[in-house]
Amino acid sequence: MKKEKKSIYELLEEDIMESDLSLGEKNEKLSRLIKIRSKKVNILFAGATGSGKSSTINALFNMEVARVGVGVDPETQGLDRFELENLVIWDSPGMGDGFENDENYSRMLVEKLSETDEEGVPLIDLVLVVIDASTKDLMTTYEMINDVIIPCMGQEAESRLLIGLNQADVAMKGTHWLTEKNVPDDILLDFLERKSQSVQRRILEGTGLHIRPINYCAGYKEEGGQQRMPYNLTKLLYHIVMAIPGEKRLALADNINDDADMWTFDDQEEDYKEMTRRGFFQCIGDYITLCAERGKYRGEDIFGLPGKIFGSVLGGVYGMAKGAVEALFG
Ligand SMILES: Nc1nc2c(ncn2[C@@H]2O[C@H](COP(=O)(O)OP(=O)(O)OP(=O)(O)O)[C@@H](O)[C@H]2O)c(=O)[nH]1
Ligand SMILES: [Mg+2]
Repeated sequence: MKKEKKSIYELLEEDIMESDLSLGEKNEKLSRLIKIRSKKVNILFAGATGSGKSSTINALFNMEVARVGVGVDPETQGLDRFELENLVIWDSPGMGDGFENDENYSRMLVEKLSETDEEGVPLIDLVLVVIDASTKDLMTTYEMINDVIIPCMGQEAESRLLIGLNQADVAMKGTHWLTEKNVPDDILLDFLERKSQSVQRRILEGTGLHIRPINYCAGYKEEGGQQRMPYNLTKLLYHIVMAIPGEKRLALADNINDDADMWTFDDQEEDYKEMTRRGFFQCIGDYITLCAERGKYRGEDIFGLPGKIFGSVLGGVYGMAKGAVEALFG
C-alpha cells in the first residue's frame, strides 16, 4: 500500500506557517508559493520505436501508466498525455515505422512544439530524445533532431533539448556489462563515450548547436523473470531538473520515482543526487523564501539536514523541504 504523503507545496506551506516570521512576511511567502504551485511542467519524449521512451518515463517517475512494449508493433499509438499533478508528460508513438508514419510523426512534433501556453510561452518545457545506443543507423533520428525538433525550438534547444543514449547495458555485442556492479566495463564505457561524441558531432554539423548526449540504462523487468536496474538515471534526472525553468522545478519533485533502487547505480563522475537536491533547493530559495537576496543563504545548514536526505532522491527533497524555511532563515 502506498503511504499518504504530503506534497512538497504542502510541506513548504506548513514550514512557512510554523516559522516565526511576521504575518506580513508569511503572507508574502505564501503568495509566492501559490504562484509557483500554479505552474505546470511539460516534458515531451521523442525517439525511434523501441528506444525505450516509455521505459524511461516509468523509471523516472511515479507511474506505471506509460505502457512498455513487448511485441514488434509500436506500443504507443498516439501522443499520450500523462498528468501527474503539476507534471505533464507526453509520450510519443514509435518513430521509424515506415515513411508515412514518420511524416505524421514529424507533423505531430511540429504541432506540439509550436503550441504556446496562455502567456505565449512554448508549452513544452523540455524535449528528451531517447536513442537506443546499439542502433547503427541513426539517419531517421538525426533528421528528426536536426530538421524537425531543433528548427522548432531554435537556439533554446541548447538548454531545453536533452538526448539520452539508452540501453547502455546492451549497446555492444558480447558481455560488457558488469552485472554485479550494474555498470559498463571499460570497453563498453569507451564505446558509449565514442557514440555520444559521434551523436554530438552530427548535431553540431547539422545545426551548429552543442548538445551532449547522456548515456544511461532505463532498466527492464521481464514478467516473473530477469531484471536489470537502471544505470545513470540520477544523472539523467539531474539534467532534466536543471533544464526546467527554476520557478517550475518543484513540479518534478513530487513525482520522482520513490523506488530507491532506481537511483542506486550511477557513474562516479559527480554526486548527481546531491546536485539534484541542490537544483530543487535553489528553486525554493530563489522563488519562495528569497533568502539569497537577503544574504541569509547558508547552504551547509540545509544540505546537512541529518538522516533525512538518504533513500530515494525524492526522500531527499522532502527531507529538505521540511525545515527549509527555518534553515534558510537561521
Ligand atoms: N536491456 C535494456 N532493455 C531496455 C532498456 N530500456 C528499454 N528496454 C526494452 O526495450 C523495449 C522497448 O522499450 P519501450 O520503453 O517500450 O520503448 P518505446 O521507445 O516506448 O517504444 P514505442 O512506444 O514502440 O515507440 C522493451 O522490451 C524494454 O524492456 C534498457 O535500458 N536496457
Ligand atoms: Mg512507448
